[in-house]
Amino acid sequence: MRLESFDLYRYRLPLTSPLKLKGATLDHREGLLLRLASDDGSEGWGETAPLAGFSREGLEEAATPLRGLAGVMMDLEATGDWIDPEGALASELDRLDAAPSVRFGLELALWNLYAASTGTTLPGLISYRPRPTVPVNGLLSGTPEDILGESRRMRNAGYSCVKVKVGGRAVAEDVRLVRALGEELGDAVSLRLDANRAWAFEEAAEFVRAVAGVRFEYVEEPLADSARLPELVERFGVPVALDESLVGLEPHALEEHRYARAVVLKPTLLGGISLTLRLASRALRLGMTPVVSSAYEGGVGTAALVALAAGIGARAVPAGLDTYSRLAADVLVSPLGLPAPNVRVREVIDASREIDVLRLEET
Ligand code: OSB
Ligand code: MG
Repeated sequence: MRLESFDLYRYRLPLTSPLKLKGATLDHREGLLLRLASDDGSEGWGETAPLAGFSREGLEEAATPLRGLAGVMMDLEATGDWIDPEGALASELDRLDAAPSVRFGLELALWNLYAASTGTTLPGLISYRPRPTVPVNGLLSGTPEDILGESRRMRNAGYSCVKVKVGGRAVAEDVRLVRALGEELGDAVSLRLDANRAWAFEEAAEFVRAVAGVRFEYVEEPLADSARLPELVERFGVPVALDESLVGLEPHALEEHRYARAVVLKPTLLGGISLTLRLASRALRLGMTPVVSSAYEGGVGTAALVALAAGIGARAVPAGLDTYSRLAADVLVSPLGLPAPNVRVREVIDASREIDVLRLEET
């Protein structure tokens, strides 16, 4: 199989409600879709959707290198190297230092094309035995009352895990909320917290002391000064997860973060499939839990995250896929089956292959 042509499209999808992010409020989600086609009639789609406040690259800055990289790959013969996380193509992409969302879009299109052409699917390329379903962590948002109501609905709907943002309220209010959530959720639903680096050391310490006895899986990025994370863990025994700290981190450098219980892996923000797989295997070797997570991608990108979550590690870990629920429309003919406490991998992958090109704009 030989790479024969590519098309680059742009999408703009409405959100269910305005999305407040660090330094930006979005009312639409925009991104790029790359379609690669080969001489055997196969195609593979990839998605590049930098996220304001989290990605350094903007959409326009992403389009140029994505087109350039797709262009230089034309006429190349497909080899297993395309889908080798430690292979020559991965090393070349490391060397070129492409923006994370660009690398994700390009790799995803290549992996999807390779899968189509060899008669397999993305989960099958990631693992010999991908799990058939993936549990999802439900995202709680809104006022404390909204959050408690939503947590009850999610528990009743069968979610095994929910996640809530902390650090945006006074510490005492976060403490009250997290205590109430602990009561509401009981033992059946695990709780993840995410502070997005909001706290000074003393605030984090105050929070951790005050929620003693409440069971939570971890708190993501509690500190504005991430260099003090080891000290926070050592002094209070609080389980922490890394998220922002992973951007730009070489997989081998995870060794220096053994204090972390889990790593939140967002391929759009980290830089693609091969890097995510390398970080995941390193994390597993160090005894950390890899948690595949989304960043408001559309159906093409989100399906890839489902494939990664289905294939990484020996046990199912709830994946952070609920951002998809914030999209009021998708680029797919049939949207993915989300929100849901569990997604069926086969259905998601099948749905992600049928793109409605009429909803896209050629770019
Ligand atoms: O901080 O975890 C974050 C999405 C986009 C940007 C940053 C974050 C997120 C999420 C993903 O919260 C969803 C999840 O982790 O469940
Ligand atoms: Mg986070």
